[in-house]
Amino acid sequence: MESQESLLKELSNHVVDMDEEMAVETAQRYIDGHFDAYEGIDKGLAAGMERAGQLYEEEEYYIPELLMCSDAMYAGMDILTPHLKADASKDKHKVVMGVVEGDTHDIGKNLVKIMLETAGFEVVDLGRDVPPEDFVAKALEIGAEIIGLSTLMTTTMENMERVVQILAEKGQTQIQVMVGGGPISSGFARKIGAHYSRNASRAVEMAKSLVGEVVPC
Ligand code: B12
Repeated sequence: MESQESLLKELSNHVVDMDEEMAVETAQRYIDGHFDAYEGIDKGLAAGMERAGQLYEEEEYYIPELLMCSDAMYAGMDILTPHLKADASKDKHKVVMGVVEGDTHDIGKNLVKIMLETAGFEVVDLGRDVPPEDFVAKALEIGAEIIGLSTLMTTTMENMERVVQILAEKGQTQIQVMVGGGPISSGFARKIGAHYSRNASRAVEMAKSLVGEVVPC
């Protein structure tokens, strides 16, 4: 039988190789092998997408390649996602999530959303290019405990700070703000009064600690 490790490597490689068909086939073999779907997304498909992003930085890949990589990633996710063991607890903690105004990069946000949902959070996804006021309005409307903000561009980082400011103006300081994306650092998060996580799995740990759930070491 194939090992989980070799299948994870294959999943990652199919994303980098822009091979949608093989991503689907390998994802199916991964499920047939009864391996954990969450790890398949996190350590297989998402890891491949991160490598693809690096190749873009190194000017080996250009935008069309990147889009084909994300097609392969999403095709694999279509197979794995139905097998995620969603936490079935009734009183779910609510998160409002989206990409800030001016930015349309949403691959990372979509990954974080799926991981949070699998961990038992109810996530309301506002999509991309979302005005700061909309995050706050939706969070107040549904009683969210967390607002998750994503951006991949330096030019739009200030819209994250704007969300924190609007919350403060409304006296809603109990709503926690989580930020992430390429240009974001823990220093930036601290400066604006938010919490930072580097990737989707850490985002889950962070969200759990913010709502007071114990995170295993
Ligand atoms: C794919 C990509 C695109 C795709 C986006 C497709 C899509 N639907 O998302 C396309 C081709 C459309 C695109 C367009 C553009 N892009 Co682009 N793009 C990228 C690229 C190569 C990869 C991004 C990616 O998807 N990575 C993979 C995912 C899985 O990683 P991630 O997003 O970082 O997410 C992880 C973590 O950051 C974290 N995370 C993410 N969000 C959140 C949120 C929370 C709350 C938490 C806790 C964690 C978290 O968890 C995720 C999973 O582990 C990056 C370069 C790079 N290496 O990042 C450039 C990059 C982001 N793009 C860039 C630019 C400039 C653009 C364009 C303006 C280009 C143009 N001239 O038109 C446009 C944007 C237009 C706009 N206004 O939005 C620049 C930004 C420069 C800057 N510093 O501001 C980059 C850095 C490339 C570069 N070096 O120039 N792009």
